[in-house]
This record gives sequence, structure tokens and C-alpha cells, in this order.
Amino acid sequence: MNLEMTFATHTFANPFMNASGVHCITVQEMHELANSDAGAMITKSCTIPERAGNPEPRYYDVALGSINSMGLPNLGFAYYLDYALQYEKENPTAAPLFFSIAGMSVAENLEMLEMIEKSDFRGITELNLSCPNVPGKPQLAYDFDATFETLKQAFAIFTKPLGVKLPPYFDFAHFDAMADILNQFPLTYVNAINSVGNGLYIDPQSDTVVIKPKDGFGGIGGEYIKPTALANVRAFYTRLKPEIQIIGTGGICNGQDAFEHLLCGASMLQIGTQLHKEGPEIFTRIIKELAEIMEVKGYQSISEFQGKLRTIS
Ligand code: RRO
Repeated sequence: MNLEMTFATHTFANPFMNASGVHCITVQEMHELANSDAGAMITKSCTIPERAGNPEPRYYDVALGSINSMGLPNLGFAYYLDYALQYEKENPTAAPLFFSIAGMSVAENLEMLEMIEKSDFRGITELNLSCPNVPGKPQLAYDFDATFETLKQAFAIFTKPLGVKLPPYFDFAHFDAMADILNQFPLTYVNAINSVGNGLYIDPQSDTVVIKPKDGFGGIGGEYIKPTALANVRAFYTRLKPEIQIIGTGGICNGQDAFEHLLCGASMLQIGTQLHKEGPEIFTRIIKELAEIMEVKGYQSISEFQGKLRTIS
């Protein structure tokens, strides 16, 4: 059974990786991912200065998923770039690293892109346009004109592989409009989706919210969001030019979820909520489960079914 996935500049041993934010804030966590069976890994979205993020509790696991309002806590751009450069030096043949940035302004994003461009970093950069949890900062990718302007300025200065992390969209008009924008740029990939912004979870015993920031509002992940994630993966797979690959993120808990994301057209697969619940051993389990499903269905490689979702005629 072959789970290899050719993505951007590399053929990864398997399509699985962490979703940015989960198990990737510290170097220690990145080491644990590197030592797991994950095919790739991504750093926590960063800003130039270190950020403490929102007050705790700010992440809560529930039966069907999670709610978070972390508020972009991170150790600062230099910490992650230093880690990435050191990792590449010590592991010259390893799979490329993914490096996530989420500046608080266009200028901050451009400054980070410029520093990555000038550095020796050989990996893949992800521009997070969809952080739902910074009070007073709307998600950039819900502002279509601002997204276009940001990408225009980004590609004027950046030549290395670059992808964007998008929030979920819920209307065909929005899929069409965003795809039209994305198709105008030499993007390496689109990552769909970030958490479903500003949900509310209530503890039935205490009648209270479960996270402190924003009076309990936060991004929803896990099983709750799989249908929305699959729809976004499919919508972009069928609208984007073929050079732009898709990373599927949202509700991947087991091999069947992974299979469905691939069927919708995803290439790499990111796991957030379930990685937070289970730890990096999840990658061993989910690789086995995906391989078993492929075996039963008679597939030897992912390319035999990737994107080949059937509709009803
Ligand atoms: O740190 C966060 O609150 C956060 C980010 Br940057 C993001 O992109 N998605 C999310 O659910 N939380």
C-alpha cells in the first residue's frame, strides 16, 4: 500500500500533518511531531513579536469537537524561523516544513514574507487569512477586496511556495468570488478550512460557557465541522486552476474522514482537534485506517481515487 502524496516541491510519505495551532507552539512539540508518523508538519501561526494570546481557559474539548479562542499565542517570528532553519540544517533530506504566519496587518505579513524570502528557508509558507479569535480583528478572508490586495502585495515580493489558510464559506456566490481571486495568483495551495468562527458551547451542568475570551464565543473544530470542510474542499477543488492544490482540514478523526477529504480533492490532510485529544500517536492509527479502507476498495495509491467523488445524475 502506497500513501505517498506529491505536493508542491516534494513527495511526502503520507498526506497527514498537524493543523497549525495544535502541537506546534514550542520546539519540543515540533520535535514530537517530527518523531511521529506524520508525513509533514506546520508551525503555529506567528506574528513578529511574541504574543501571550487570550486569557485561559481558551481551548475546550467536547464530545463532538472543540472550541477555542486562543488569540494567536505564539513565541514570535524569529523563534519559528530559527527553528525551521536549524531543522533544515540538521535534517537535509527531511520533508519540507510548513511555516505559518498570521500578521495583525498587511504590513506585518509583508514584513514576515520578506524575511522568509531573504532567508535560506526551503519549505512552504502558509499565510493564515482566517484567524477568528483576535478581538477587534475580523477574518481577512471574509473581506474579498482586502484578500485580493494582500495577495497582490504578497506575490510582488515573494517567490517561494506559498499557500493560504481560508475560513469556511457557506454560499456558492462566495466560493465563486474567492476562487476567482485565488486563480489570479501563483498560489501553491489553498487550505480549507480554519475553525468555524464564533460558535458557542454551553456546559449543561453549570449553564456557563466553557472558554473565557469573548464571553465564550470561539472557533469550532472536530466532527461538527466535517461536512462544511468537505464542501469547501470540494468547492475549491472544482473551481481552482489545477496548479493550486488543496489541503483538507476539518473533522478528520479517522481513516474514513481522511478518505472523504481525498475523494473531495484534498492532497495533504491536516488534523487539529483530534490531534489535541489523542497526541501525535494519532498519525500511526489514521495511516493504518486509511490504508485498510484503500485495501478493501482495491486502491493501491491515493491518485486512483483523489478528487473522484461521485454525484447523482
Ligand atoms: O490562535 C487562535 O486563536 C487561532 C488561530 Br491563529 C486560527 O487560525 N484558528 C483558530 O481556530 N484559532
